[in-house]
Order: sequence, then structure tokens, then C-alpha cells
Amino acid sequence: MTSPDAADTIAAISTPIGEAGIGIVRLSGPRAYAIARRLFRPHRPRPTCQSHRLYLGHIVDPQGEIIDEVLVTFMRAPYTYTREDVVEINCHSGYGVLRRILDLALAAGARLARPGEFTLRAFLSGRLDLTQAEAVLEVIRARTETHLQVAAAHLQGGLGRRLTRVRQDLLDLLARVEAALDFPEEAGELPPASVQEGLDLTLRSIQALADSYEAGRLLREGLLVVIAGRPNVGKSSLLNRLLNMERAIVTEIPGTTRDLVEESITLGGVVVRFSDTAGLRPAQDRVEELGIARTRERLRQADLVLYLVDASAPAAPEDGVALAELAGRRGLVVINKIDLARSLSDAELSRYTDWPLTKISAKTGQGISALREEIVTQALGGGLKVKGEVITQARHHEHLRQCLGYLGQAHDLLATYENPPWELVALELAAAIHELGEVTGEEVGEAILDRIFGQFCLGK
Ligand SMILES: Nc1nc2c(ncn2[C@@H]2O[C@H](COP(=O)(O)OP(=O)(O)OP(=O)(O)O)[C@@H](O)[C@H]2O)c(=O)[nH]1
Ligand SMILES: [Mg+2]
Repeated sequence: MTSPDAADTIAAISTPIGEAGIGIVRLSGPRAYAIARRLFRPHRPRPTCQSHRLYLGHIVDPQGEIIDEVLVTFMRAPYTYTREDVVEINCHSGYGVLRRILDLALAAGARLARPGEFTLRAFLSGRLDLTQAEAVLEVIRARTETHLQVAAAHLQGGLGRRLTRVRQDLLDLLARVEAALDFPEEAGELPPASVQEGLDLTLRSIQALADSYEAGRLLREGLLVVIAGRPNVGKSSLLNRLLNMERAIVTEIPGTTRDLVEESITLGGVVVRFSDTAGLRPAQDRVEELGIARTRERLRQADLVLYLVDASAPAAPEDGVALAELAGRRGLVVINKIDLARSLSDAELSRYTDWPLTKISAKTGQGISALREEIVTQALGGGLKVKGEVITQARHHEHLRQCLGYLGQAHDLLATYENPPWELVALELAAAIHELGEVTGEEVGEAILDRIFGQFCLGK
């Protein structure tokens, strides 16, 4: 597969547009060298520029006016990101400079690159498989070390290689089944048990990958932890404690927080977004009513709920109602204000919920580090398991799920019949193979590519 407009030479600003030491304008395509040579005047005049060398000089406009002093790298195909000729112009970073150099490149015959087009070309030229191309964006976006590790492994092609291997195993299996179909007299030599064996091995491998998505999704999307409870129990104080900053307003007046107050930190290798909410009670005015509606909405989206109660006040029936509504969700009951005299018993709370109880004082900080650990344990099952390959993209997970469905059908056919309907087995195998091909990009439609690369920014 090659790009329909591979003959174009594309150009874009590949660094964020803003004031900085260095910015880069990148060109890729058959005329990249020629275009760059028209703008670039090296300090020491030379007839040719060698590949993968850095040259110092000026960018000049057609009138001969100097735009900027730059370092230019010329890189000959195929040893480049896109496998085309690539030129990178390192200039000073500022909107005016970058824009001017890009405009000169466009005027000299380049076309403005579409979002993700450099990486798309790397994919179409076969330098990256689709999982690697997608990993480029993931590496760029990774905010935790763990996520970066996983994304970097994908970029190295680990996931793609594993899937290609599995797909090849299935192709071999399919070839055996088709041979038996084409030469029925030899079909007797294809014992269902032997096909089943190969199939089950593949099934287990794909199942393990699909299962890793639970951890992968958290790595990619982070975790939403919602702090809820009646007014004045100390929700905003807890948020501030967890963040180590005075993010939310705290007062002794019940109903202080009305809107959502949210901030993220990293916990156990995952970005955790804490949401402090309006206290749950019958609303006293319109603003509070809207605030409580937002709280309920956020509670529905939460990966984990911290339900806060005040240790110095007796349990209220409203807590029972709220906890009952949250039954079946992941959560912790957090008993706050344990620095005060207690009038709330654990037994009372345990009547309402089977969530674990944790005791803290948002005021003194007591119990906060234990709470942090408990959040990681509850939400991530004791920390993120990122051994081996981890799926992080919903798209991959969906195809693997489909693939497992087809393989499951094939498995059932083989298990049910002494003389299996091999045509059907072949169909299921072919469908499963197709799903894997969609992940690696070996069988992928243009619409999907547009969607994937459309998420990239300009210049990637
Ligand atoms: N003694 C003690 N007081 C606390 C503790 N946590 C919070 N408070 C006090 O309780 C009052 C209410 O705290 P907030 O954090 O505003 O409570 P809230 O749950 O956010 O309240 P609303 O926003 O009104 O729903 C404030 O006066 C806090 O100083 C604690 O652990 N111990
Ligand atoms: Mg509050």
C-alpha cells in the first residue's frame, strides 16, 4: 500500500508553536532536498549536502533577505522516518520564524502536511506497522513512567510482532483446513483434535492480551476517583490533602462546594483524577441543586468512590440511602475527623455497605498515606500489572474481542462434531485472522486509517 499522493512533498512545523530555543520545520517527499536547497544558504558553499549530516547556514527568501540562522539535516531515503527523503530545518522557535520558513517551503513547492501524515507515510512505506504508528501518539501523550514504558514497547514493535506471530499461526492452521477441504480424500488425515490443540494455544494467547486491557485502559485514560458525602464532612479538606495544595475552598459552612473541583496526580503509576463534589443533601437553592446533579453524574462515571463520613457525628439515614444507591460499585468508606471525639461506630456503617472502611483526619493528615495505598489497591487490584504486552487502545481491544468470538465458534465446532463442518471452521478462522490484521494494519481500510491518523497533530 502506498499513499495516493506520495508524489507530494509535504511540510509542517513539527514542534509546538511558541517561544523556545529551537523549532523544527520538517519536509518529506521526493522534492524535499530540492525545496530545502532553494531556501537554505550554507555558510560554506557546497555543491551537495550529504545524508544524515548537519549543516549550518541561513534560510533566505527569494529576495535574498536572511530569515534565520539554522541547522539543517538532510536525510536520504530510505533511512528516514517516512522512508522518503526528509529534511529537518532547526531554526529558532517563535511563531513568526516558523511560519515564515514553512511559507517559503510551501511557496517552493511543498504541500502542507495533514495531521499525522509523516507517521502515515511511515506506516504506508512499511517502516512502522499500525500498532507502532499508534504508539507514536501514545508515547507523546504518556504522562506516567509506566505508561511510557508500555508505549515505548509498542513503538519498538513488540505488540505488532506478537500479533503477527499469532496471525501467522492461524494462517497456517487455515491452510491445513483448506487443504483438507480441497482434497477430501486426505481430510481423514486432519484429526479435529490436532486443529483444536493449535487453536486453543492461540485462543489463550489472545485472551491474555485482551485481559491486559483492563490495566492498559487505566494507564491510558487514568482513573476517576470521586469524593462524595454529606455536607461538611471534609470532602474538600481531603481533596486538598491528597493534592498537597489548597485547591478547594474549605469552610465550616455546610454547602460550601457547589461545583465540581477536580485535579490529577500520579498514584501507583496511573494518573488519578480526584473530583471533589457538592455535599449530598436536599438542595436548598437552584445552584446547589445543579451542583448535586453534577455530583450524581460524576458518581456514575467514577472508577472508584470515596464516601466520606464525619467520625464526630452520628450516622445519618441519608448515608444509608446514598451508600445503598452506590451498592455494586467500587468504593471505600472514609471516616474523617478521627482527631475529634468519636460518636460514629464502624458497626453502624457496616450495616449500610460492604465497602472497606478507612480512617483519616484531613486536618492532621493521619491515615492519608494508608488511604493513598488503599485507593491503589481497590482501583488497580494492588497496583498495575504491566508484565509482558499490554493492550492500551480500545480499538485493539475491540478487534481482539471479535477475534476471540470467532475462535470460540471454531473451537465449539471442533468440540461438538466428530466430523466437523470444515467449511465453517475455515470461515471462522478467516474472520479471526481478519480481525488481527485490522490491529496490525495488514488488513485495514482507509476510513480507519483516516480516523487513527486524524487524531495526530500537525507535524507528526
Ligand atoms: N477536626 C477536623 N475538622 C475537619 C477535618 N476535615 C475537615 N474539617 C473541617 O470541617 C469543615 C468542613 O470541611 P470541608 O472540607 O469544607 O467539608 P466539605 O465536605 O467539603 O463540605 P461541603 O463543601 O460543604 O460539602 C471545615 O471547618 C474543616 O476545617 C478533620 O479531619 N478534622
Ligand atoms: Mg467542599
